[in-house]
Amino acid sequence: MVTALFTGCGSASTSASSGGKKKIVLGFAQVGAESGWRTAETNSVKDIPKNNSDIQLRFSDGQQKQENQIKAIRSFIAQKVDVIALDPVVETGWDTVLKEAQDAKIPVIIVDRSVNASKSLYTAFLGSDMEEEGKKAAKIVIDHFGKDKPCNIAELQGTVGSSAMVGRQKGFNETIKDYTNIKIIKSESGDFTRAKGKEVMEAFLKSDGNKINCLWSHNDDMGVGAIQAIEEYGKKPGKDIFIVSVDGIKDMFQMMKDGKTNGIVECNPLLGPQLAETAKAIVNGKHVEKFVKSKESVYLPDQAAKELPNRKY
Ligand code: GZL
Repeated sequence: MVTALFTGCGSASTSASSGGKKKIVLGFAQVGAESGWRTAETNSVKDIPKNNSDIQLRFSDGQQKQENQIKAIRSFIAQKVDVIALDPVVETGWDTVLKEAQDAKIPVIIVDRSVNASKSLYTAFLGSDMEEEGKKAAKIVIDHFGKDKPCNIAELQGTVGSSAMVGRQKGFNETIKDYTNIKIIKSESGDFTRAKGKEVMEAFLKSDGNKINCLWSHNDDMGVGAIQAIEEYGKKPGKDIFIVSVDGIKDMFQMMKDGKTNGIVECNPLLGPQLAETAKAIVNGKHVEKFVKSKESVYLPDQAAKELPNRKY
């Protein structure tokens, strides 16, 4: 677990004050650094003190381990921070530590991924509707294959037990259930990383390369890794194998511009500004919505060239 102090004014101060006014001390327990999306989210959060002189950030990288995130939250409680933000690596196992924060009268904001815990244990959730993202991805596949064309899908799942993986898989599977021509024939976790996505896709191709004609990847990083595997296997990604993924990172827009993928469902990582506003509202006793949903789009090949220069991550 790596914890750092970000004040934005370059001074590592323990007493959080500037110009006499007490700063809001925000502790952020991050999942890890597994993907381009995650890096973009981390950068957006670390920019908070630069754009909000009244906030001091304490940031912890959980290295994709729940026990590290729980330790970070307990450390934030011991430091008596004003607000705790958690991006939970998995959905379950948070009740005890969230109760400890509540007993310490420290409000908690859940960011990006969601938790399976009583809603009374956190003040707000800022993030995406992962099921909706899965439905959007399935619609791209259905629009291409219709009700008749055989579609044999290889699915690269995200981190097992994460709300991103659970929600996207649920939304996708519910949407394709009435299409008898559309089947998931291989499904395994690539843990949201490029390297693992490539490795799992290589195994899929080895066993069923002659059958797979569609790849559904729960995030772009695994999809980029899979595209490399498909090319090394001797097939044309985006043509021999129809591809759809979630996030909207720059590298995947480049792939789409090059004709190597067929659909990107955006998942917004730039949550820093919303998190700062929500933390300030809570500390100042203002009402905040329980679920602040991120704004997200879907991109198809004819939009890639125009959208690529706009991508910030
Ligand atoms: C989704 C986020 C996921 C991204 C992945 O909101 O939690 O985790 O889709 C990231 O790229 O690793």
